[in-house]
Amino acid sequence: MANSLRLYSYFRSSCSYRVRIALGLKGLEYEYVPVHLLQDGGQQFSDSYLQRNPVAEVPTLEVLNEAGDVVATVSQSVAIMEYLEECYPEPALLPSEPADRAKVRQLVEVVNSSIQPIQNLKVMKKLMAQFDVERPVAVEWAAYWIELGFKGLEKLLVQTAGTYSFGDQLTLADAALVPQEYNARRFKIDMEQFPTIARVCEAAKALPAFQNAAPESQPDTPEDLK
Ligand SMILES: N[C@@H](CCC(=O)N[C@@H](CS)C(=O)NCC(=O)O)C(=O)O
Repeated sequence: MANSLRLYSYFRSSCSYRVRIALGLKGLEYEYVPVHLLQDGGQQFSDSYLQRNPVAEVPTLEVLNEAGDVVATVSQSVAIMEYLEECYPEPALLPSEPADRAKVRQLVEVVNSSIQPIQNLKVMKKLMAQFDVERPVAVEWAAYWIELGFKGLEKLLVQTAGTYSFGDQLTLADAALVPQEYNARRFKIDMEQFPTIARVCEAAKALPAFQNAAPESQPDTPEDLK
């Protein structure tokens, strides 16, 4: 029997959504452990979770051996996806040529480093609590950064996209893009400005791996959002 996988996730977390997509594309089964980012003051701050991920963020992946012992713990969604790519190389989610791999990683990092961190829950909470910002203004803040990032990403995708973000091959770039587009729609961004992003996401979201990973289909999705 091979190692098994356990994912600590929150249904609406875009970073968890990325990893769920990568797991699905690779056909990997995993145990889903919900970490509610709002309940109990945020379950990411519980002692047991902090032992797994001292940064207090989801996702975290645990790898268990046949005896059920945890043999590896990885957090940071991109590190997790790269780990999966190395351990389970088929189907490949990175192209074979170094320059193409770098381009896919560039697309991933636009989302991972330039957009998502500035609209993360803790950033929004800090804005509201310390700087006396009302929720609608914090939402405007999040939307501003997503929109700005998408302006550049749209131009990049015009150069790289085929059916998906990088030609016609599904890659980690799609696993990063679709969850960010979900957030963009949540923050009411007009996606007509970004026709390539919208088209690529529509194509990807038609696939079972993306549908199974979607926030509305998770074990911890509240009934009224299913
Ligand atoms: N760079 C990290 C970011 C992880 C992250 O920001 N996770 C969010 C949910 S998408 C989170 O757990 N936030 C907890 C908080 O803001 O308190 C990754 O890619 O995994």
